[in-house]
Amino acid sequence: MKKYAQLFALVATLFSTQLFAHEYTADSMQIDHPWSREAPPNATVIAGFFQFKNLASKDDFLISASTPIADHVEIHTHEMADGVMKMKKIDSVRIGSMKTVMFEPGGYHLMIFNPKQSYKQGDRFPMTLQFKHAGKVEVELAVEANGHVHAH
Ligand SMILES: [Cu+2]
Repeated sequence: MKKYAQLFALVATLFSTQLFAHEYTADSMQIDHPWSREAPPNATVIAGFFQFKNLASKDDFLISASTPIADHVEIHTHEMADGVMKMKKIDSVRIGSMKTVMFEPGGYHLMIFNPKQSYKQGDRFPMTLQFKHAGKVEVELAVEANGHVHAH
């Protein structure tokens, strides 16, 4: 019984390390848990999600993103238009001083066009984020299964 408990503790530790150590900090911008959703092999777009926390005393802005694995990346939001939620390209997202901004399904997200390959759960791919003040930050997006629910 004790052996199992130890094994369980070890597995739990490995799992939580993998899950929660996925965080980047550049200047005063903290980027937590960059992730993307598993998509069908013929998907022409995939999305990128994050949690941004700006620890600076002034507002910052995410102004662009790029990745070697796709043609181009846009910043999108969701907006009501004629009673329907639609995606809309925007130029930047403000991350207020000492504020946290979520990029998540149904809200802000990166739209990654024509990925060169399909990604499965457990895969990772690189993304360069450009902030107005914090500058360039290289992160890796962790691919998670479709239907995965986040409890952050
Ligand atoms: Cu979009």
